[in-house]
Amino acid sequence: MRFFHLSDLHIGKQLYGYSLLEDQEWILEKILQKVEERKPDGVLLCGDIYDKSVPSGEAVTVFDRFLSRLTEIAPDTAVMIISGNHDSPERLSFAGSILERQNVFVEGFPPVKEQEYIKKVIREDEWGQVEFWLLPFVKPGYVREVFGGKEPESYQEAVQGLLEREMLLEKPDKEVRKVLLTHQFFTASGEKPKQSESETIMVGGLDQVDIGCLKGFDYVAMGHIHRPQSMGNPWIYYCGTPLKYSVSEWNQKKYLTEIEIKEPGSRPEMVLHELKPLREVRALRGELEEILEATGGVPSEDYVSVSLTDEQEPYQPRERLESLFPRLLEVKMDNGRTNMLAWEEESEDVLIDPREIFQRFFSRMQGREMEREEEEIMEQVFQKVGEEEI
Ligand SMILES: [Mn+2]
Repeated sequence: MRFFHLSDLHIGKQLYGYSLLEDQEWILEKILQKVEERKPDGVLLCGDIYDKSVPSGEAVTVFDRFLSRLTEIAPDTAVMIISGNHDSPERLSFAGSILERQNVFVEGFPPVKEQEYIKKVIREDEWGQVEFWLLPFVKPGYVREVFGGKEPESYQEAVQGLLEREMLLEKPDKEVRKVLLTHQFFTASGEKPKQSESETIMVGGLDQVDIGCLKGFDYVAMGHIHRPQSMGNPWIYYCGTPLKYSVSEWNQKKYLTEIEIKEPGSRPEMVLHELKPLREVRALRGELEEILEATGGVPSEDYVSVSLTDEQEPYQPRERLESLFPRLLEVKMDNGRTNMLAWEEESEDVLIDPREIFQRFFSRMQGREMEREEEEIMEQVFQKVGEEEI
């Protein structure tokens, strides 16, 4: 059984106000080419298909075209899709039962009622059955009714509860191989995954789920974290985004992950196909003249973040840089004197802890530091907001 593992497409995402749709179409085209070449048995999309729960018309068109082409190129390939925290479960599930006839399986919701179970797609090969478990993003509040009206106290309890409920039901059959599709913030005995600046951070770590509950799976295909990495075991894996979605990812490589599972009990094999973007995300650092000269006067289409080290602040650096870098993301001054952000375009990325930003705002407005009680109120608000947004 061979399949592609993808997640966090974030179709419709903008980078510092620049639309990435062209870049996303390009990378999806590269993925389609690989599908054509490798003819996998499955393509797994592990959440955050779109960047927003109400995606733009253009974003929907891009994904629609991708799916249509995919089913044309590889009609026998099972396409499996779960929703992530950025997706709207209802919208993503639209026409789901019709899509199943085309071998496209979409699951927007985890089980929400007592008699509901995790959706499974079963495929066979020479070694028998492989079960793919489709578990979309779970919040404790979603699954209250599954546990008799009692809301699980944590993400950990919710995810573990859902999995255990079914693992216990089944007769453990070592011959049936199992793959889980999931979109959560997993930790491995307290160790957190390495994040980038493009994930929405949840304050307080309430969303953490330990990988201990993932026993019994031959491979866990995870979405949510944007840097490719395994958690605890090589077969518990975040494949990462297909594109760089923040400047902090400038030196990462992005991959299309191909997994092969052979006979029951064997280790899955992984092949990484590097994904080359239409335009790179780059971080440049140096003096203005140096940076301009290095281009040789040839404009670059890349997305560029520039840190200027000139001790004397140069005249109109943004204008001069923009003539060679039309997709300039930001210009920062980083010299001995300032050592702080000088110019910056509106950024969606969280550079410092949002609590810290609010505390600064508070003390500027009130002329004093926050008191303990006020900090607690702020913390409660951030946790509430974090739950809604992540
Ligand atoms: Mn994501």
